[in-house]
Amino acid sequence: MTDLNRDNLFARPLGKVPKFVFDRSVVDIFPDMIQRSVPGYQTIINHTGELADRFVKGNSHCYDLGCSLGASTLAIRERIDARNATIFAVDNSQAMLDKLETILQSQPAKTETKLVKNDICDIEITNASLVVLNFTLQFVPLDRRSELISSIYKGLNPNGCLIISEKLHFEPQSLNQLLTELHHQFKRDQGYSDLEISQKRDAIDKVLMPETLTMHIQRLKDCGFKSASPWFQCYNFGSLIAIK
Ligand code: GEK
Repeated sequence: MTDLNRDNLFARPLGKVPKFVFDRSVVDIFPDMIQRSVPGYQTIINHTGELADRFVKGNSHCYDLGCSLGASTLAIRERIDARNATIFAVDNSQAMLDKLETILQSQPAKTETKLVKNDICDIEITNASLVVLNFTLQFVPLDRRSELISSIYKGLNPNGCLIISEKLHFEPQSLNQLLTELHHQFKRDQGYSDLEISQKRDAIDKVLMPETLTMHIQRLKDCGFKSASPWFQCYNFGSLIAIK
């Protein structure tokens, strides 16, 4: 790891902290940032590959929505490489997709992988056996989430799987406070200072909007999924699967 790849975006006092955006300044430090900020991130990525192995059918489509630098795409590809499936890696950050393109070129694979620059709310999902929303739904405006989950449900084939990984909100407030403090301790243990933690918190306020597990499961059921359950949680981060 060079200094250029280490997340120090919030290390200096910024005065008025600007809202967080996925621009070029984030791309090079992104892997370090997400690994040191999200407890359980690597476990969730590894299990995304495991779930792909179980759910991805030949000649079907997989969607990695909010793909960033393609961690989930690469985990899926590793497990499904002989199935003639197509992966659509979708993000609305051109900076992320430019870097992902160079990463994919350096790791050739049999599975066709198409990069799509678009808002995940504006794409059509078709013939899908797996759809992945790893830490992306949390950035979608609250009033667009049901429409997005419905369109994913519509585009999934029967028995297809949706993975949703998110930062979570908890009730009552005392429980939310405890899990938030444990998360902040995790970040301190990963080398972030109190200043970095508090400025990042300001930057993502109202940009990243977490919901409770109950809200996620209710929405999945309302949209028609026959089953939905968390399969992993560490503090206030977790991952759910939903099956059509
Ligand atoms: C991983 N899944 O490594 N449409 C398209 N892309 C979006 C939208 C949207 N409406 N909103 C946000 N993004 C990855 C990590 S990061 C999570 C995902 C994080 C994109 C945004 O540009 C960014 O690349 C990604 O979603 C969220 O497992 O940084 O906490």
